[in-house]
Amino acid sequence: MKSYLVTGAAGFIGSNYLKYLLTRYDDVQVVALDLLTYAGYLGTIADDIDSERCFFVRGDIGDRALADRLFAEYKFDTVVNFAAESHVDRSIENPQLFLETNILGTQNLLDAARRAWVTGRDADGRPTWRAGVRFHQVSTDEVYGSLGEEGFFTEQTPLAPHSPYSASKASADMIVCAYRDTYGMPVSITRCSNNYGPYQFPEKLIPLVINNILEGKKIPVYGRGDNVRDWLYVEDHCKAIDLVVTQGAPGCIYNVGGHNERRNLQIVETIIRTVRRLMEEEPARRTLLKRQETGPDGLPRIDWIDESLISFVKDRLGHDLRYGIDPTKITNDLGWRPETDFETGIEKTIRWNLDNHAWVEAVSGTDYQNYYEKMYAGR
Ligand code: NAD
Ligand code: TDX
Repeated sequence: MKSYLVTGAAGFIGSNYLKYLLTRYDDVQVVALDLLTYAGYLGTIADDIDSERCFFVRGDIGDRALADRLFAEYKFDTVVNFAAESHVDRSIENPQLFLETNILGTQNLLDAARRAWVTGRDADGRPTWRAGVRFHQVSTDEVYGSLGEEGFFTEQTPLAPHSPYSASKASADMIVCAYRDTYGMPVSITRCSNNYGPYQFPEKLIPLVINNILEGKKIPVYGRGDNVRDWLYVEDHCKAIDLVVTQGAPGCIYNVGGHNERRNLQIVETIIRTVRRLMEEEPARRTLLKRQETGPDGLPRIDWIDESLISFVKDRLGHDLRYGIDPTKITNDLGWRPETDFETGIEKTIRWNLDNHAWVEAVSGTDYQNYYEKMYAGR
């Protein structure tokens, strides 16, 4: 039985990974550690928690006593660290929280792992490690900064983050590498492009657009919508992490992405078109719309779901122009390839958001409404 600590497991990617892990392997035991900040929702993983294979602990990755207690009690051999403050816009408003969680929280977990996993010293004084242990850090392509019109990020691209969020993630990566280089700790890092799929918090572009259409609100597009992101369906990311954790060499770093680059405006237009088509094909879905004026056919109208909803707003400060991943290394070394193309993935994601509107409503309560008003007011 392998014993995993999965942090941030009640968030978007962490919850998808937890479900993937429990479905894929019978012989794993998992502690899901999550502080349940605004971005974590226990309901997302409630059905996955049981008394045998998956235990939930509410707590902070920066809490030393808690981390030591969990390592002692569950004898983890694998840590997968998803826990983070993850939203770039929020990092511009409150950088300190990002540094505390993303850098110091990661360092605290690394130290707890070191205390639990070091078995002694070799003749040269170097730490010796329990066999088969691994600390995996979930990182982002944003650590590389921004690309121009051409080229892709490889693992050799120098780190050049711009936002407080990406600077905190780059710092965490460097600390992880420092533990590898100084103590010989068996670590790995994946740097992934933008994820999308089920259970993504509605502050992020794709669920925000879907939700705003249902709410009958304008869709805020930063600048002219020319920025490019490289989109990856979340399940493909989970599979890549699993491969790296179980088969990647200790110390390795892998970029994860699938050449699905799109301009933001393209994304928004695709979502508008798809939501409208799904409402045409399945009129019962129109009950989700806040705007309920009926048309001549007696059904709620949907002719307003078009590009007129788009509102070009003030740009994000320091907005990175383009991200694009070169996934050659993970494909060659581990045989990973994305399985979901963007057209399939975006329709699945939109359907998921429509089918699970109760989940969206549960996570976007008053706190989110207040955040939205503040973040977008006067933009
Ligand atoms: P998310 O914001 O949806 O989830 C983060 C989770 O971490 C939440 O459940 C939150 O409650 C928890 N958390 C926050 N602070 C904590 C703390 N101090 N202690 C314990 N738990 C805490 O984020 P996400 O989109 O799922 O991202 C997960 C990881 O993947 C992050 O490290 C992020 O940097 C990275 N990443 C995200 C993307 C993306 O597109 N979303 C892409 C590449 C990498
Ligand atoms: O209202 C919006 N309007 C808009 O134009 C929002 C929320 C975003 N955008 C733009 C900004 C970005 O160019 O859309 C693009 C995507 O924005 P986000 O969904 O906020 O993602 P991004 O900033 O690219 O970062 C995401 O991918 C990398 C995750 O939030 C990070 O955690 C991850 O590391």
